[in-house]
Amino acid sequence: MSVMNYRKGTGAETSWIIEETSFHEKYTGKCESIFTQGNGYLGLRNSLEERYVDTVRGMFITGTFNKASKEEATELPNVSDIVNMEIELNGERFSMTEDNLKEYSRTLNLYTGETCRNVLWEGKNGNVVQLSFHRFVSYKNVHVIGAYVEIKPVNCDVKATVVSGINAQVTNNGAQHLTEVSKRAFDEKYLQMGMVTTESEVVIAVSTVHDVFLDGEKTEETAYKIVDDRRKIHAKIQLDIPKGETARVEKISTVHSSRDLEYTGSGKEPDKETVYANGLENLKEAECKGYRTLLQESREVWEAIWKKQDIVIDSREDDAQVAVRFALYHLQIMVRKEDNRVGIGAKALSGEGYKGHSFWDTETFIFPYFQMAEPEVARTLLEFRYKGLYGARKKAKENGYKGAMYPWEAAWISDGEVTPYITGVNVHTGEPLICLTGVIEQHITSDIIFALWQYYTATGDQDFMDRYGYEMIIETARFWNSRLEWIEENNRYEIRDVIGPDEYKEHVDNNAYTNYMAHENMRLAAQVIACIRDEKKDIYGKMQKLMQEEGTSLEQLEEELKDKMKKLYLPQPDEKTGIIPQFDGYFDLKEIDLSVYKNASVVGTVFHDYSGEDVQKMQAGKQADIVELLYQMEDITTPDNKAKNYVYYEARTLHDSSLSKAIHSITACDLGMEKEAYEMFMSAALTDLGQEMKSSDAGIHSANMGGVWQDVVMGFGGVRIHDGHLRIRPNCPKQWEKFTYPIYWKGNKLDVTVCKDGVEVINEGTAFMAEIMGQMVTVEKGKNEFLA
Ligand code: IFM
Repeated sequence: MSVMNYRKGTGAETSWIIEETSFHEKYTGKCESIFTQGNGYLGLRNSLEERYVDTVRGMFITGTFNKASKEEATELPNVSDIVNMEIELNGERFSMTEDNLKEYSRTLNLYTGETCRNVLWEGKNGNVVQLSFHRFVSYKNVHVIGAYVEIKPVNCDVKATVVSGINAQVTNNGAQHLTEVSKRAFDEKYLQMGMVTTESEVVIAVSTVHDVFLDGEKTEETAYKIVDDRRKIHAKIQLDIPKGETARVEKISTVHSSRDLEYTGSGKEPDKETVYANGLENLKEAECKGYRTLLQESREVWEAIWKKQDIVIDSREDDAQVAVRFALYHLQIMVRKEDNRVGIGAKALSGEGYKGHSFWDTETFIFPYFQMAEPEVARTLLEFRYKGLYGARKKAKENGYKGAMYPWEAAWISDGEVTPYITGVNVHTGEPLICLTGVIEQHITSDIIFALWQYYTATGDQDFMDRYGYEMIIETARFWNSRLEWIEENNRYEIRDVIGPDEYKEHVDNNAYTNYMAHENMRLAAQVIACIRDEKKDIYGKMQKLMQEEGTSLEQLEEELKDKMKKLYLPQPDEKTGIIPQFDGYFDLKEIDLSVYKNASVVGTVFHDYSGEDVQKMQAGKQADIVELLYQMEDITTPDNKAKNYVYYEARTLHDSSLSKAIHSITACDLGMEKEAYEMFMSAALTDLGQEMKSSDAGIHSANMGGVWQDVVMGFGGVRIHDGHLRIRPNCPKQWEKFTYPIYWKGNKLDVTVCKDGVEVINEGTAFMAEIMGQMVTVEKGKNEFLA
């Protein structure tokens, strides 16, 4: 059954509109997630105004983490339901069923960020009514949400009741994070709930106001009553709407918190009265402007974003264009661009999944987009990790290591590790279900440093390095320096007992990805210590002081790093096959035919037939692991071996994580496996957007949004940072005539167009050297053409 339509837009709207074409109550979660609106500060799931059984209404403010109880992990609270509107039409509750809808269409306009639902509804009493719902979250004033419903009776007069307001009875899967502190109706129309998170004491103010318009004219004549309940405040609006006329209820809301960026200047969090007052003041100003003006203001910001960020694909036969814009849309609403106290959640701000925590998803999958397309945002993301050094040092200490060991899951900057250790219970045995990733999935520390170095290479941002970068590299290398184990019988250092990217394998020794990335982290540290000793004496002094406080010195660290790097075991390709073992003993694991699980439409089907322990003993991987390594560090083996490893591991990868297919597709591009690369790309691009109606309920897959961008730019676009320079080796898919993507290289804005017979680079900056299609060339200011 096809429910999602990507071709609704025509003319200027072509490839900008995503449509849900029919309503099915059991699929409400899909569009709630994928039509999420926001601006990086605020994320609002696109729940329908009237309630349905499976709805998970959610609104999240970045950085407002809280623990519902001592035993639970910190998570991003679901702030309240602001989209609710219960409507009664001539005494009958408006609710859609598959039978009472004569027309249905729900759209997200990626260009403007507005959603729209148009419904022609026939009640049990034969009344036919047209309803049109619109909503946006402002990108201009990030606290503002605008919404309206228009009600137009078609074959009768209608007495309508609209009950709408703020409902703070929402929870995170039952966990209540907010205490109701105040509830007010000001001037009999401005409604406000003041709340505070139970443990972190973040103050939150949610405010809303309704205005009514009859046939376009604002009216104050409407019967209007305020109704309040526990954790709830609503307006009940009664309307008499003659047949053929239109009544419109406009709902403008604002959301504020004491952790808002605006308050950071004063150095302390504001008191609750200030937050409430600002929420109300902002609301009144927004109400004066009204929906249309507010939308226009927000739209102008979106227009500027698209002008800079759009990737234009000239594609003959498929929906690649809209899918790529969908990824860009979500990339744009997942991060508060100016706030270095907040990261990006694995579900961004689109759902409760993964509790709003940041994983390696940020640096390895999402970061490359910002680094190339909006470098200043990439810097903010790295500063977030710099601020996270406090928690990373805490984690290292707690685990008996030195330096900084980044948390597998991060939340508020000072928290350190927040991965829940117990994730549930085996209801049959009563045994707790343990999650080990927070303890032994350790590669994130070097993933962050890998991203940092790529950023430095691509931007040359020396100020970042001086303030933050050198310290991060040295502190993380100190962690690895203390983490390596000397194994006497093997006469080498090893990294034992880890989880690599492939999370189906726990407690493995010498996961190749982990070892190579740790080695790179240490290599960079040795390099930068030498560099700052010679060129940055003040930074050297600062770091030296830090080392001395811990009873060591930079000289000693440098010596140890050099020695340990030489002796760290880096798994090598098997002499006969060229395959690098994913970890010790990988080749001894059982091989089974995975095709049935690989082709299943939902993930995790291997567990229908095998237990976790069985899978641990099989050559069956959850996601890209060696393939991820060879994408990031292609020089560790020959191109021939890279191809062999890709084929070998692709056959053994289930792609049960959304972090997998885009990376395989990029590697397939590199290897000239056009068909496979493209199929894998489309499959990744449709992870959330596609016709699979249940896989996005808990939120969108934010890493995959970055993966899709990487697939276009790094895969088909052939972009890499290699040996300190920009490389472009394009692979235009046969389905596309040409495509254009914007990137930055060392401050130069480039527009790269790839077509069948070459590449055009428009350089808005100054001339620089790059490797394009195998040749070192000068990319001059202006237009450059390179023919294949
Ligand atoms: O970080 C990922 C991990 O690689 C696979 N499981 C889900 C995590 C969050 O997306």
